[in-house]
Amino acid sequence: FDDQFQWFYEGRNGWWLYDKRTGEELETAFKSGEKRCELLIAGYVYVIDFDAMLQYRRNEPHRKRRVKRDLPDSASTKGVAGIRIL
Ligand code: V3L
Repeated sequence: FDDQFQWFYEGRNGWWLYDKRTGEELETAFKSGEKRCELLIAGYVYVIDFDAMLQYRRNEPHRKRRVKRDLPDSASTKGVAGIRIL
């Protein structure tokens, strides 16, 4: 049962959870077998490449971040979409 998986993007020394809506959209696109999807995140269109498991702004494709689909892991999770958890 796949609802246990969450989507993360890389930060310094850890991973950020995507916000709930974006994480759900990523999961839907991933499960549908798409190779990539484009989502509006904080006012920018980002490409999430499921083959490379990278994300980048569509208009700044050289600035890439790793992404992962993984089980919840509080030890390496910094927070949600830039909001820190303690
Ligand atoms: N969701 C929310 N904000 C994002 C996302 C996303 N999926 N992707 C990028 N940004 P870039 P530390 C991150 C933000 O890759 O200290 C974190 O959320 C990104 O925010 O060049 O390094 C933190 O807020 C960055 O501010 O397109 O772990 C912040 O970095 C900006 O978009 C610092 O995190 C440009 O990212």
